[in-house]
Amino acid sequence: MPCLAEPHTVTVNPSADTFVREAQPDSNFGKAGALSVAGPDAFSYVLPTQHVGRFDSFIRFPAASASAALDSQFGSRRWVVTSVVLNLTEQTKPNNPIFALGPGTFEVRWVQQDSWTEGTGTPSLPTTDGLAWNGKPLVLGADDASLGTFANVGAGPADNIPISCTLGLPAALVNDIRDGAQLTLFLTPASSAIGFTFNSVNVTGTRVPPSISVTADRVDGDVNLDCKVNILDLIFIRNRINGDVASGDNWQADANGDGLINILDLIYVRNRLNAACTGL
Ligand SMILES: [Ca+2]
Ligand SMILES: [Ca+2]
Ligand SMILES: [Ca+2]
Repeated sequence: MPCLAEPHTVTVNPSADTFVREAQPDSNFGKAGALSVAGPDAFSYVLPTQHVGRFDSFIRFPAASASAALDSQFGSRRWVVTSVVLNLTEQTKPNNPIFALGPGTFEVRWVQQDSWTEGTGTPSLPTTDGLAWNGKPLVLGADDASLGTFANVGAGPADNIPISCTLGLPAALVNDIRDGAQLTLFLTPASSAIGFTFNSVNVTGTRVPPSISVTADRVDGDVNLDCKVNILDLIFIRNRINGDVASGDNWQADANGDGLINILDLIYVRNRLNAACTGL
């Protein structure tokens, strides 16, 4: 009977986050308790006849804590990312007039450049010691990848509304998690009137900071790590028969974990053919 693992989910909070604002293009707000995405037609919540201008937000996650936990659960690198969910908490009563409220859509992008500074500014005391609107061209790049478009609620009376975004899984995102790298997400308006203000990592008390929930799985015998056990796994082993398990990705071919790559690994996989990760 094949030994199937159960999917395992780990949750990671940001190491840094900040919004940037077109109307204050050199100002940083990295220690604000809120992040925001606002389109050009968004209105202030406190001053509902006033436009606030465009806002974007950047969030950086230390994926090392996720990869370490998954290594511990499944064995070093023997796991496959099957889901990444970005969890946000919408504020529908933001008390600073620079923040907007209104329903709409926003895009989440994976950003290759992780070297940006959170800064120490706030809405009442902006600074110039971190990322600002005018610094965006230094962070965004042609290799960035869309992870999907999502909707906020943008209306009361309920406050602290959970917004869950199930992100696309391009290789760039999966590799950041697998490698335990820094992971930067960029949130930008996809509709002109969206006013989406949500908790940052700098919230205090019982308020909920942003997080990503990474779910991974593995199935015994899946040596090429695609969540399925099939002929491709047998070919993967055949191509490395008698190879040094310490060389490159050869370790993956040692399906039975005895330190050798041989016929026993082929038999091990053959006995588990057609197994797949949960949900596939
Ligand atoms: Ca922050
Ligand atoms: Ca496989
Ligand atoms: Ca072996």
